[in-house]
Amino acid sequence: MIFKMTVVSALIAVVSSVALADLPTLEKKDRYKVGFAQTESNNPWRIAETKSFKETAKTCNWDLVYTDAAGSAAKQVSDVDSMIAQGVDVIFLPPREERPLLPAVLRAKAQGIPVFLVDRSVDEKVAKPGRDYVTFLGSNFIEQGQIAAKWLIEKTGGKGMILELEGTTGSSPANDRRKGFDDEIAKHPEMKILASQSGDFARDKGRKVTETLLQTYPNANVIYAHNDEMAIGAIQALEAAGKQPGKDVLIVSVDGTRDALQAIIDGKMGVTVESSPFFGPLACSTMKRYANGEKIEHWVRVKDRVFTIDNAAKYIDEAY
Ligand code: GZL
Repeated sequence: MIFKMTVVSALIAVVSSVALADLPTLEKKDRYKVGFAQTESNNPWRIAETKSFKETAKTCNWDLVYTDAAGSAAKQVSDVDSMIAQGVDVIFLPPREERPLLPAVLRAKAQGIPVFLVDRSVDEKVAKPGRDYVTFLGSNFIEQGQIAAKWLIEKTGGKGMILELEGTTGSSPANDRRKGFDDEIAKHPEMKILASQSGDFARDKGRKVTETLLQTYPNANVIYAHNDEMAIGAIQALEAAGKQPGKDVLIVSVDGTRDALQAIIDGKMGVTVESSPFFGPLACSTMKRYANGEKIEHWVRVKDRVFTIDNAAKYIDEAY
């Protein structure tokens, strides 16, 4: 605990030395050199987000500087530092985890480069929107967890033995999807979260974690996955164990990928709460507003739909 406080107090010290400076502005011009520091490309969601940014670069007059941190927060930090050194006009950043990227965000600010956080945020106890970065463009992850829980409560009448597959440890979607879901479940005494373990938002890790947890908790009859990739992995593990997903074990998830909508149509998944990856156009419009001198709200919120057996077939053709 002492180490953790030391790290936080060191970060706060860095922040306070930078916090006094104003947020960098963005001059109006025809073309911009834009940095997009992707976390990894290990799942359809990430690939769809990157495609959205690369397509938007053509229509928004960006010279895009794209990097892929291959799942390493340390590499993402060095990717951001390299963008700063290249003198980009603006950086769009999905911080892989809430804390490791904080110093890089502050270094960009100190070099006069505005940062827009996209799809994940940083620890707002340390760095603030409107002071250290322009804004956070993204979904309400707590609400996504709440919606998943409420669907489950309605479906089961408030009963369930739950295994939870968490996203990347330390990432804002994992932290908040857990908080939103767990706080809702806690209101129902006949619902219990038997175990909660990270599958790192990855399909194969989700499968392996589920295999292990099923051996310890054979009575589990619900799996809540923080993203569809882990949910699909869990479905594979259930079927390998001779269980019928959607019948023996209910699956609730988040994202809205094509494979998830197909699993819903096939009766293997109950619900997936959308978490749209298509940030390119919103990034373009928000950046233009900022360059025009508009004051940007601290959270540019993305509205998400909910996919169930009632609408999955209607939306699967547009899914990624
Ligand atoms: C959510 C995003 C998450 C997705 C996962 O905004 O950060 O990361 O839900 C992805 O699929 O890996």
